[in-house]
Amino acid sequence: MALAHKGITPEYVACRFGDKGRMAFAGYERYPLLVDGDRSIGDSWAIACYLEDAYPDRPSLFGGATGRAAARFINTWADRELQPALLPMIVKDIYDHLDPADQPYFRQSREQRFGMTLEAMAAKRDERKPALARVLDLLRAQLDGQPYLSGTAPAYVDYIAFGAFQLARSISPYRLVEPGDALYDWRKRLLDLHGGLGRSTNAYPE
Ligand SMILES: N[C@@H](CCC(=O)N[C@@H](CS)C(=O)NCC(=O)O)C(=O)O
Repeated sequence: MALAHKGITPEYVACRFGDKGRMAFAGYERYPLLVDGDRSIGDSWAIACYLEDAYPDRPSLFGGATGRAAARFINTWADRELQPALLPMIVKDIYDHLDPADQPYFRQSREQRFGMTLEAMAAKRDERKPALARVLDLLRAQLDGQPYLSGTAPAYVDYIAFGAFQLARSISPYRLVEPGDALYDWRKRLLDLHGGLGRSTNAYPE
């Protein structure tokens, strides 16, 4: 979404967990990785900052230095609150959609990280709903009186949150938002953006 915002159409290289050796040249072991000419940049936030600085004449992702600082706070919040509230609820669904060759690594690493089996995490989904609801409520409050988290027009803060929704939507039948919810309408707006880019991936029904 950040690349599309900047008017850049990348060549996508789909990689499995087991393909991480292909990123060794970049000295980075997580997805996503952006390669632009002889530059390689790992980590979504670093990628967003790179795009903003390398392509200053294209539409801005942050709306200036103050906006960048505020977006950084939201990015940290998403990493520390939104993702941890959401991921345990859908981690078994991620596993179910992986290439079988990646499943043993994913199971081992995620069960170690969360301290329980994937099945136990799936069984606790309903228990975790209130914590996720509190987090989603913060996003909902931000949409009071404005169509986008970034205000009147979409920008990087929207893409931070949209990424979490998009992950969930692409691998889990679990519905995070229902029609009638401001977050549902916001997600629809994000799915319509950039020529419907968000709809170009496989996903469960909205
Ligand atoms: N803060 C980073 C997080 C990157 C990240 O953790 N990516 C995961 C995606 S599942 C990954 O590549 N994990 C590799 C692994 O677990 O081996 C970002 O937003 O880019």
